Parts: sequence; C-alpha cells; structure tokens
Amino acid sequence: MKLKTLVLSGLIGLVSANAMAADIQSRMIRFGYGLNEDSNQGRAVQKFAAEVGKLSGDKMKVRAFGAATLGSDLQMQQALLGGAQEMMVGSTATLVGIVPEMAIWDTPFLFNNAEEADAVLDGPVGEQVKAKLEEKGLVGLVYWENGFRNLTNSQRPVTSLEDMDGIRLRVMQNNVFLDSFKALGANAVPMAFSELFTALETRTVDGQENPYNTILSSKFYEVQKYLTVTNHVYSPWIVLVSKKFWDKLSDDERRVLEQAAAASRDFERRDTREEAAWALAELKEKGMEVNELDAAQVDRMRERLTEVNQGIAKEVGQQLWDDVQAELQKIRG
Ligand code: TF8
Repeated sequence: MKLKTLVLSGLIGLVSANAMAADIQSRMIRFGYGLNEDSNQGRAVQKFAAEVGKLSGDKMKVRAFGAATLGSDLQMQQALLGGAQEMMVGSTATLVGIVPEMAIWDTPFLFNNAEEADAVLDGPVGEQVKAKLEEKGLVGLVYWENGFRNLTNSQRPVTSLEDMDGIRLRVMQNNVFLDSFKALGANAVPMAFSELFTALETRTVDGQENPYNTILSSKFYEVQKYLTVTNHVYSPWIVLVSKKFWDKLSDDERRVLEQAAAASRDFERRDTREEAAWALAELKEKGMEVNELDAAQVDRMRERLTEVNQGIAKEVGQQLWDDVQAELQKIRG
C-alpha cells in the first residue's frame, strides 16, 4: 500500500465510523429453499431479505427462490460449493455427507423441547458443528427451526410398532434416518423433499415424516389420511453461504449477512412455534385422522429408535456425542 493511501485510510478511520459502512458493494444473492413461499421457511427467507436490504442501504439484494426451483437441498448444496449459487436454507440432515458431525442432530429424541434445542444449537457445541462446514466450502450462519417430526401415511392408522410394518416411508437422504425407520420395521426409501408430494400422490411411497407446519404448507393432507403424533426427532434447518462467495465479501458485508441471519432466526423460531401450535387442529379440519401413541408404544418406539445411537456416536465421534449429552445435563439441571 502506498504511503498516501495508508495515511488516507487512517484518516478516514478517525473521521467517522460511518465511512466503514461504505465498504458495501452492490451484490446479488440468490437464496434458494425447498418449501413453498407460503411456509415458515418462505416467510423467514423474506424476513432475511428485508433485513439485508435495510442493513446494507439496499446495496445487497437477496433474490429468493422457493419450492426447490433452484433444485433439491442436495443440488443446492453442490451449487453453493461450486459458487454457482450464493445462499440457501435446508435441512442439516442432508449435509451429513459433507460434514458427518451434522448427524448428531438426527439423534432420535435428543431434545425434549424447543428450549433445549435452542440452547444446544446456539451454544458452543452447535457452533462447533457449524464451524466444520467452512473447511468443506460452506459457511453456516444460523440454525432455524424445522421442528419436531411426526409421521403421516395413506395406508392405515399407526398406533403401534406393528402398524409400521412394510409401510413404504420416504426418509431424508441420510443413513441415520434410513436406519431409524428400518429399525421400526418400515420400508424406508430415501428421497429428496422436492419429489415427495408427487411420490405420495402417485403412491410411490405410502408415508413420510415432517413437522405439522410442513404437512400443512406442503398440502400433504391432500394425499395423506393418517397422522401419528410421534415427535421422534427435532430437525434444525441451517442457513448456508457459499464459501466462494463469502471470501469475496468485505467485513462489513459479512456483518450485514450475520446480523440479518440472527434477526431471521429469532423471527423464524417465533413464527414456526406459533404456527405449530394451531397447525395440528387445522390438519384435522382438513380431514386428517390424528392418532396419539399410548405410553407403552412410545417406550417401545423410543427403544427401537435409540438402537441407532451407537452408530451416530461412531459417525460423529464419541467426544461430540459426550459434549452434547453434557450440555443437555447442564440445561436439565
Ligand atoms: C425434509 C425436510 C425439509 C427440508 C426443506 C425442503 O423432509 O424436513 O423440510 O429439507 O429444506 O426433507
């Protein structure tokens, strides 16, 4: 750097902190997601886009693409890795092929409630897992809530383990989910979310599992008669930036994305929880038959599902497994 430039930048630093804000260029950010625009995911992407605009003086523009128009979660991840797309939000479960540690969040019955999930995901362990993305070419900004997952199918009411026998169940593309539902006796079929509605409609698969919000916003009630309240696992979403894009950004531009992401997270969790609170009643209204499992069946299901825990500990490393357990102990007191 020339002396003149050095002196000048020193002066600017002294003159005003606002000059720093000038280190924002005009940027176009293509932000893809898998659910419909009219969903908790879509609303939170809109919130993020609005915040980015506000914080950057409208220099940074987020163009949102919903309903997997830029591809499935896996395809978008590849586009981010290659630098062909700037941002996305999707399931942590589909990242396990890139960062094995992400499988920790797929542990059945890991969290008892949303507060536990927030504390662990936003705490040191959640940060540590998120940070693993960077060396793989992705930057994780924040975790959003997808939510507690529940089972739907078109075949029969599921009120016992035996009822799961032979049900062709779509699962996320991830070994923990595959193994979990095989352990329950279902015929588990890994499939991208973007293909799911059609697969349910054509009866290529009989069932699926997702939070109430998604069953509603994706209109699964049109093609699924039975819902069983299982809450078998809490799913996070994660907001991702292409590392190739991130590396081009100034500190100020990165701060804009980080602050907007934090605001979107708080908005998204509130919105998702509000919706989840009434969504089940709405699904009944739409004609779904809702079944609860009695305590004995819940115990049996929990026992079967936690058979996969050892495999998860192996995949993510015993240390991380223990760290999460220790964190939960602390929270539970
Ligand atoms: C699933 C997830 C979905 C996400 C979303 C499309 O079942 O629960 O919510 O992948 O980003 O695939």
